[in-house]
Amino acid sequence: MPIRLDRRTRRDADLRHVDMESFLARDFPGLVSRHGPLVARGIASLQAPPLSIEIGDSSWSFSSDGATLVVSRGTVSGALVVTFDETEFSDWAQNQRSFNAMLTARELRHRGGSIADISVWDSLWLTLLEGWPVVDDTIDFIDRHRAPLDLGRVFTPADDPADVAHFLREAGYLHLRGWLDPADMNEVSSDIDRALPDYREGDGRSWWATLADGSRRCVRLQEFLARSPATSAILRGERWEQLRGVLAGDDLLGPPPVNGRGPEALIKPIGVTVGASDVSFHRDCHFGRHAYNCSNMVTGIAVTGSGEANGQLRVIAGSHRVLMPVEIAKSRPYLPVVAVPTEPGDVTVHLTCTLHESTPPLVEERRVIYTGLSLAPRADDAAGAGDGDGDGDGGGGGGGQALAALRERISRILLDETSRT
Ligand SMILES: O=C(O)CCC(=O)C(=O)O
Ligand SMILES: [Fe+2]
Repeated sequence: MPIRLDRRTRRDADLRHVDMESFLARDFPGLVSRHGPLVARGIASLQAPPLSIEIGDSSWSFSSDGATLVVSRGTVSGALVVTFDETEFSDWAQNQRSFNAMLTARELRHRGGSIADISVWDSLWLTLLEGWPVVDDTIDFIDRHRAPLDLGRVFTPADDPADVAHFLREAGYLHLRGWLDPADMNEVSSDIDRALPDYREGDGRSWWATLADGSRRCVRLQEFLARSPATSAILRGERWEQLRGVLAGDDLLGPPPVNGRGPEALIKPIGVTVGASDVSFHRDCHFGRHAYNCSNMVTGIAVTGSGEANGQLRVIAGSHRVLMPVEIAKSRPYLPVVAVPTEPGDVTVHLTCTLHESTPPLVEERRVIYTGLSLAPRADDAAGAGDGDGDGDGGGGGGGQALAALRERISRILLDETSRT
């Protein structure tokens, strides 16, 4: 069975206020019968403590009975305890916001557990809601003919489109070469230089970082398309259209985004000390709304080359299929970590559900353009809902007002944050 990109199970139209009692009465029994054993397996494998949730004067605890997930009243000893208000719980119970998002926004109230425990429970909760397993001992990587997949494979336009589409779905990422003209990258880079004076700190469409010498540098230029004729020519070109068709495979993609924050130009200077330039392992959907939007694709156009010397993208193969918690990915990943070193004009693709990071440049600056390809809206999706801006951070688009507001707060915090959050 080919793996489908479309993992959407929830719609904005179904959002309602959910309190714990109604969640436990209406939703929990069905979720536990479908996904409880998967959660219990994850608890055992990752040695997760129980999770206690406090809301007002009430509290509940979630733990494993060895076979499935069970809930009891009150807090239990040794638990990770999270305190929610009513709205926070409602958002969390409907995959609108994750622990990760609240933690990054400095809004998560917790005690009794480690940051790793919080990350593990973020994944376990999504396992409960969506059936996405945290561990899977049977996962393998095979090609269309059931031979082992070469995880370092680079695909060109001469490759069979079915193999390209299959690799993306199987491994969660792609490395493409020969699709774009490397000579065009100089022009894209010049467009970045020409666009830079249009961006100011605090303008709401750029990210900035402090370098070792104390200077501030623009590291992310959003709304870049209007300022880059070279990027515009690439994204409107026949080759890009061909690539969209190949990547789509049997899934239906939406039209390219015409507005929103993407495409974004990312500049990766050497020696960033403060600010979000190089990002440690994350999923672009890990702040929430996975079940409303995923999986979309994020394409990175290598303007400069990338590698160990000037920083590169690293992905965790299969992490769109196995919900490895972010903190575990950083410390003891249990799936293959694959570096994707690029030449100018190469394209990388990752799914919004695939764990990825960028390593900091050591000797040379790196530049890359990120733009997204989204699934076609579902028939009854509200107009503007979904993750339509298609930028590298899997941004909010329409829909998910709670998450959109939170993203704004997070981006302000990231401005002051020590690099590699
Ligand atoms: O720097 C990169 O290549 C990745 C950036 C990224 O993952 C993001 O902005 O979400
Ligand atoms: Fe990302």
